[in-house]
Amino acid sequence: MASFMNNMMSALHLGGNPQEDVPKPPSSEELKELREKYEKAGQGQVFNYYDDLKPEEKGALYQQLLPIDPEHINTITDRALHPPNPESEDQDPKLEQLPETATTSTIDSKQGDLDNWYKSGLQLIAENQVSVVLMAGGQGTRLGSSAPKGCYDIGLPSKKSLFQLQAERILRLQHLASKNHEKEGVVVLWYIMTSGPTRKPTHEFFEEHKYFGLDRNNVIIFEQGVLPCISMEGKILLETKSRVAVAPDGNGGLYQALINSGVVQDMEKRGIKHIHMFGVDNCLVRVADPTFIGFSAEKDVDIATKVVRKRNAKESVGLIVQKNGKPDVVEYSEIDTATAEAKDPKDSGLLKFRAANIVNHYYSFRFLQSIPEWAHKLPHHVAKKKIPAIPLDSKTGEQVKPDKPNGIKLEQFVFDCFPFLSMDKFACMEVKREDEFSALKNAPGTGEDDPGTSRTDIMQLGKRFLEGAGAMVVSEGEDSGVEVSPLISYAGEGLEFLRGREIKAPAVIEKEE
Ligand code: UD2
Repeated sequence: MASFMNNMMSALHLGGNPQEDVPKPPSSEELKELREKYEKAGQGQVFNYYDDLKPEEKGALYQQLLPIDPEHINTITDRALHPPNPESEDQDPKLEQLPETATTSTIDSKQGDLDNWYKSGLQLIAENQVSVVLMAGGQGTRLGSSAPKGCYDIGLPSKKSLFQLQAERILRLQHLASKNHEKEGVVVLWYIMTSGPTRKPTHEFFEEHKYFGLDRNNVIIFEQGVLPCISMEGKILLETKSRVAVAPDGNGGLYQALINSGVVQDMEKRGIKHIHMFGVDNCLVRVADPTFIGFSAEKDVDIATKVVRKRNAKESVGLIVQKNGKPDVVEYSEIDTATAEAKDPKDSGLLKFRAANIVNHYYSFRFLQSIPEWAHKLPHHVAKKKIPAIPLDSKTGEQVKPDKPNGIKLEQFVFDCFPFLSMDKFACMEVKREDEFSALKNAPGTGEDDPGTSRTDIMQLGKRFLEGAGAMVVSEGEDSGVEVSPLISYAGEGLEFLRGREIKAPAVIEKEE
């Protein structure tokens, strides 16, 4: 794995590395050819300041422009700005709830089913058939932190970051699988997708924390792609005279990145059959959850997704629906009010569409192998943003930091491949929000989906674990929670040693004593 890691890291020095040799300017032939390609696509403005540049700046701009296909950018921009008119395709695409056959709920499943799924999932882990893919390319803009979200300290007594909590859940699972199946050397490979802005700080954070006790050869950091930022008129924007403004291509960029970075190839080499993919900003995430893996493997689906009950019509979550007979997700940024507020015909107290997406998906390996067949069909979504750039009509070539959206970022959504599946290859598992989902989205003090709610949700979960093990938690004041280290309990198991004990909250339980 080390060599794979080194190849990967060297292959992934896309962000420009100071010790890399300085890019040489192109020959006049090379420049002429590239310029013609961009001018033919109506994107010649990217060369507006070329003649002012120093040789190494010419080289840098040439290296950045070479892999971009301006015609392709025009196509995806046009499709994103003018999506096919639903009338031309079909009248109001029929949105329905998922059929009963495609869903299960851990809330009302029989305990026997849950236990069987857990056992078979743990068996698959013990056989080294399971790996996890973490999406960690998002930038914590709403959170107000410039560091990658996984580094964030939500204020737990232990001061553990999100990355550390996730790493320790993997360590605990490897231990449980080894113990239950008397097998040494169980490994759950951890592939971490980063983006340009998060790759280096993420890699440094793991190095600094010695991979939180994981074998560094089993933690593979790879990078998603970028796309140019586009003006409202569809022109590629320059961030400076010698650099195109770019942004990560959205969490849907995961698929192309899994192929381009060699991750799918590596999974095949290692015999991986089941993949758990999750978002970084859910502090309660059950990494490689055996119950979810066992359920998905038993149903032999290509994709399964965990959902929680939507809090209210306005919650910023995607909704898992059936659209024209296929599984699909309606993102919160694109849903109309009527659909968001529609009531369940069978129970007007419930929202009709309440299966909230929590960026927590299972994939069969065979589905990831099929990425090259459909990745090009993944749509792009438009996000209107304030993009520091040189205005297209600029006389000076100076960058302007706009105070209102001046352009668009194109991004792909990870769940946009769901409609490529027939319903029998898709499944949905409802889980308890209080046990498995607490999003870290907003700045401290917001009161919802912020570091404080994350901390409280983890401490309350730990308190329930202890009470489930027969301990008594007495709280001093309002802080009534207990932090239980993932190293001694993954989901509340292994705490028998606390039976009959009285624990004063707030407390941290990190050793069996
Ligand atoms: C996401 C979901 C939304 C709901 C919500 C719950 C998508 C497209 N939307 O919305 O349906 O489930 O979360 O919290 O998934 N990421 C990358 N690269 C990128 C952009 C994002 O890796 O270019 C990762 C990011 O690090 C995080 C996840 O994707 O792990 C979701 O990121 P987000 O904050 O962009 O998603 P959000 O809250 O808009």
